[in-house]
Order: sequence, then structure tokens, then C-alpha cells
Amino acid sequence: MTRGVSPAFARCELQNLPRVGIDVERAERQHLAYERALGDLGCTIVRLPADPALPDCVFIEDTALVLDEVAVLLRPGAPSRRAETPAVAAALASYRDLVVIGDPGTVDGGDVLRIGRDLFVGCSTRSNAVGIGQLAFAVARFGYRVVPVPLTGCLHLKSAATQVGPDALLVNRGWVDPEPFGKVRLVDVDPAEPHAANALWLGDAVVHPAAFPRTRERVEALGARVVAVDVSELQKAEGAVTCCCLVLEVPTGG
Ligand code: CIR
Repeated sequence: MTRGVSPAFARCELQNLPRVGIDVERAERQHLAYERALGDLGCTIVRLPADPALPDCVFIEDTALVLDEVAVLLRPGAPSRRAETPAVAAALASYRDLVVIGDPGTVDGGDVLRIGRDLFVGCSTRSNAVGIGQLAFAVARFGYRVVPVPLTGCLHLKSAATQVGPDALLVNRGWVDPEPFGKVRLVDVDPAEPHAANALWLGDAVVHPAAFPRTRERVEALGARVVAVDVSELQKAEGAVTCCCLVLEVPTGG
């Protein structure tokens, strides 16, 4: 599930990057190419329309956590992003039962890294202890364990660490201590590419920003197939590749 780029995209939230000019039409073209790359990997794209009143709505990942058993409608930490959730809730209701994170809890989906039955949640400026507690309560009955993870210097946990294989984690250790992740193979980002830890692992392939060729080589050295996508305009808004979709597995056939 994706959502279009808002005409107001240039007024996005920013936390760690300076505001630079964003070419919204170029961002739209890059987003279309990203959707095509996911389609080529076998995904069916369900695209929700952009909302001109919601600059960051393309970053649909932050609005919900989709598990096989349930979808958790999140409450983004940035107040300007909270109105993004109703349209996503309406769309997800066709696929999953929904539970919600409520005021004063906040959780951004970019902070939630699922590895098996563990949900690692970044203690970022966007996800607070109340929200993380609500999430833990909501998913406990499905057998998921929620593990809060300290962060420094980045927006979300998945800016600092993402899965790139069944047993491999791409990580920027300057932003997160990987100790909580346990026994998993660590692949460090190239030191010249601190923003390269955000990869979208889809089982058969790893989607990764084209801007980070040195880190790409490290992921390919694992034997992974890497699909590089140019998301340079989305990166100016502190987005990358996980944030532009929600991945749902749906039963096929009858
Ligand atoms: C924000 O600051 O909320 C957006 N400009 C960027 C959100 C990126 N989300 C993500 O990586 N999950």
C-alpha cells in the first residue's frame, strides 16, 4: 500500500536535515519508479490518493503497523501528520482488524522494526513511552514482544537499522547500539554513507537508495539481490525506502 506525493510535499516536517528546495514533480516521478520496482518484485500496489493538506502523506509507513494478525493504527509524533491516519485506516480495514494508539501515546511506524515475533521500537522524538506501552499491550495477545531501543542522531529506528535478509541487519552503529537485536549478522553501512541503513527487504530482494553504492556492495556481498532506486527528492524530506509503503501479505487464490 502506497500513498501519492502531496502537492504540499515541500512543506514536509524536518528534524535533522536543513530545508532545501524539493522538486515535487521529480519526487512524484521517483515515487512512481519506486512503485514500479515493487511491482516488478511481485507486489500488487494499492495506492491511496495524496492529500494536498498533508505534506508528508507519501510516508505512509508512519501511520500504521501491519502484522499478519492485526493492523495497529499509529498516532504519529508530529502533530502535522496525525490527520494522515483516517484514510489509511479506511483502506486497511478491508484487510485486517484494526487497533489504535491513542492520545497521549505516539508511535511512528518508522520506529518499528519487526524481526520475527520481536517488535523493536525506537525511543525517538516521535515515539513516546505511552505509545510504546500501548503498542506492547495491543500485540501481546498475538505473541509479539515489544523491545524499546535507545537512539541518537537520527529520525527513526529504521533510519539506523533494517533487516536485509532472514538473519542479517544493516546498521549504522553511530545511531543505534545493536546489542538489543541479539544474535543477528550485522552489516555496517559504509562510513561515508551514514543514511544508508534504511533498506526494504521483500524476501527475494532488497530495495535500497541508489545514492549509497558502497553500502550496496556490502549488502550484495551477503548474496542478496539489491534493487537500487533513486529517491533523492524523498531523501530531502528525511524519507527513504521503507517509509513509502506498508507491506501486507494477503492470502491468494480461493
Ligand atoms: C517526517 O519528518 O515525518 C517526514 N518528513 C519524514 C518521515 C520519514 N518516515 C520514515 O522514514 N518512516
